[in-house]
Amino acid sequence: MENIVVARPRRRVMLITLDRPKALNALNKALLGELAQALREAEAGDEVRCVVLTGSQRSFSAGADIKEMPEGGIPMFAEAGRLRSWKTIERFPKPLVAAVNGYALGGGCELTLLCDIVVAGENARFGTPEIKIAAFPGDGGTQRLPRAVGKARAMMMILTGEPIDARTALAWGLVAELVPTERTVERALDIAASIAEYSPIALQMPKAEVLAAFEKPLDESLSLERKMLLWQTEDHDEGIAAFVEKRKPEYKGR
Ligand code: CO8
Repeated sequence: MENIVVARPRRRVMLITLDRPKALNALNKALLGELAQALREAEAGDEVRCVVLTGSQRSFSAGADIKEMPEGGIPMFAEAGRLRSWKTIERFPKPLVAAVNGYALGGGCELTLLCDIVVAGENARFGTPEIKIAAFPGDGGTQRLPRAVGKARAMMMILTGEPIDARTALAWGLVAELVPTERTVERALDIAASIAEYSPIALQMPKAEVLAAFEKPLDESLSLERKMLLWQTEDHDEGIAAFVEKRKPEYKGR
């Protein structure tokens, strides 16, 4: 992997660091492909129960690689391999925590919208500047941003292209927690490590249900929630037994 670094700093936690510093972690096709590949590896088996995604202190990601654009113009964004990579990130079933410092622009901002929990450093800047190059947030941003911050704020961001600072992103609900810039990754890893102690199957159910709230009509997502109530798991039995016996549960993901 040339554009990302994969590490396992905590039990059952994978840390993926975007690593194209010269391009402020712009998401070229190669980087997106490597990110998707790392997530496929994290998805398989029970070795990894939570993933943290980060960039550098200066830039989480400055978005799609503008220098790749002249090759194919806007249709390049619909290239099958690129869309497959985004789909893999979108459908990653395990919890995904973002540790965002510096720029999260364009596709970088859209990437944070696919993360389940976003921890941001005080220097973080979120924005959709695509309009400045006569494009638009076409990697899910036109749909996910208004669902995340509401129509008025999304329109402000998308039509002006002006970024918002970390405090505003916290107030608007793009970010769950704001921390000093040098603490962002550690805090995200702490959150991931505590999540990774829980039952992997129990984590995937509410993740799917919460996402359904943004993707499906209410009656459909409520029936999905009810269907999941019928899903008896060994982990749930273990959780109850451990509570009664006053011990730490040992979850198997079954
Ligand atoms: N792609 C490629 N290279 C980039 C990108 C990028 N998105 N952003 C920065 N870089 C490069 C710069 O070109 C520069 O390289 P070099 O040193 O070789 O000149 C290096 O990173 C450092 O950048 P700057 O010198 O510009 O650093 P500054 O601190 O002065 O500025 C900014 C940082 C504000 C982030 C500035 O670089 C910038 O505005 N970047 C572009 C951000 C942007 O527009 N992102 C959105 C891209 S489009 C997108 O994400 C979604 C497209 C989906 C479209 C769907 C169809 C319509």
